[in-house]
Amino acid sequence: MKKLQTLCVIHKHPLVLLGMKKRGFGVGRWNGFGGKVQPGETIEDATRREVKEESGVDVREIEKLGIIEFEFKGNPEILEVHIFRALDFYGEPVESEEMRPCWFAVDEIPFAAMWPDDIYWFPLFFKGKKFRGKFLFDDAHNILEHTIAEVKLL
Ligand code: 6U4
Repeated sequence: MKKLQTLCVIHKHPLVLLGMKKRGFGVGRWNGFGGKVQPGETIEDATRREVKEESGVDVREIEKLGIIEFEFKGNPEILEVHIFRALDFYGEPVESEEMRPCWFAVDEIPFAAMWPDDIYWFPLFFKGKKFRGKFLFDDAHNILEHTIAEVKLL
């Protein structure tokens, strides 16, 4: 079974906006903003909605740069995460119940406090390259297997 999720990183070079996840899946980690796609919603609409809910800002133009499938050993559910870049936004980032937003320089990304896959695809993301990948995690969120590759089309 596949579960669709969105993830949006606001990239205003040389800074990126990340959020500290305060609850739920990925709690305690810095991440982009995103979540589940609701029934009847496009992936792009879900992306904009989640960014607004979690960071307080509006993003209009978003570009899909990646699709990654995440699997946890022993769990049949596959998370299919669609990863977007927003180069601009409107409004001011504000802390929500779910996320505490903070700006980071692109060369000071806190990978040690992020999902362990992020260090594999953020370099492609920063170059504006499109990519696809798969990661298999164990219960402690260690990477057991992975593939990541640049693609021409998503
Ligand atoms: P709700 O709906 O609030 O109960 P919650 O448990 O907070 O859900 P969810 O499912 O809304 O989380 O969103 C999870 C977010 O984490 C999505 O934006 C996708 C992202 N994500 C999931 N696995 C990831 C991974 N391995 N690496 C990464 N982001 C990941 O960088």
